[in-house]
Amino acid sequence: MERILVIGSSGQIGSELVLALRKIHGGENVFATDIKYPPKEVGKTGPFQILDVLDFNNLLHFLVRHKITQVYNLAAVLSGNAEKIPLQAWDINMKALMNTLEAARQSDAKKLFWPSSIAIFGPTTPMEETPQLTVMEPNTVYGISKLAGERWGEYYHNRYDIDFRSVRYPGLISYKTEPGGGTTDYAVEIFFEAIKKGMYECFLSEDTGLPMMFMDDAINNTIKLMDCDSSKLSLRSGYNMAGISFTPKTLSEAIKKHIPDFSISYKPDFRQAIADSWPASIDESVAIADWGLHTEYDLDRMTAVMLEKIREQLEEA
Ligand code: AKB
Repeated sequence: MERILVIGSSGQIGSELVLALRKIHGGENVFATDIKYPPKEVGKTGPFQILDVLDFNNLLHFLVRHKITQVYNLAAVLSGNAEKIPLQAWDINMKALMNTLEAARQSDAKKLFWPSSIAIFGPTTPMEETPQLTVMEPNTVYGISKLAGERWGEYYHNRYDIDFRSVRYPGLISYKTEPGGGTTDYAVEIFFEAIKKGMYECFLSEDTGLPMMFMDDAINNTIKLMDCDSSKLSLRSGYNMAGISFTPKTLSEAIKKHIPDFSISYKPDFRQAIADSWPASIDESVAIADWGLHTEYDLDRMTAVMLEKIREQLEEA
């Protein structure tokens, strides 16, 4: 029986991942932790505790006391926010990972999921159908920390036999908990603004293509990777994960099919340079071959679900 710790359970990915894991493993076996309180559903369906992953002794103590076997560490400062506080973001992102790797080594929590990102690629990377293994020269703090993190994960796997697994998430789109401080956040904000105001001012230019994924697909595939037989995994860095590639303009056109009067304007800010350094589309063939990566949502399906669920949510509030 698995005993699972989710670090960062109040965030965009964590709040949905905890609920999905609890359905599979039972509420009492999935421990949610964060430095801030979680959405109601996370608090109601199983244990939650305030835990700072930067405090190594507390983390190790938690793993041992609760006999944890698997950890999902989702704590991170995202790309946009990281550029505002470069040294602090580097410290937080790296320490959060290194503490988890080291705590895994010193306990029975040998299986570890840690999210990498398309941010590991940089301006010298081929921008279309970016291969799994290619030039990686990220020029953002967040990207540098993700690339270093992949290297450390693989190192701990090779040297200490830690069962490290990771995917390079594209921008993630969800209606339950909003992301905070990322470059791909526009693709979530746009839905809320479309419903509330019928208009959106985008901080990226209209033709900025980026890979994105609906949260249900991201969660299902994350769990699929973690459940996969270890012998099938040909790599222990991060697997490319493509999702759907679109620009702000194509997304606005998909929204207009539901809200014909919706209007979008463009005022690129500092995040434009970050987006310009990332791929527009990704080759995910290695993940498909190794562990069966599979997505269900295309742009139109995702748009319809986002608009429907956000409307329901706003009506209930
Ligand atoms: C961000 O925009 O920083 C993240 C990411 C692509 O990792 N969503």
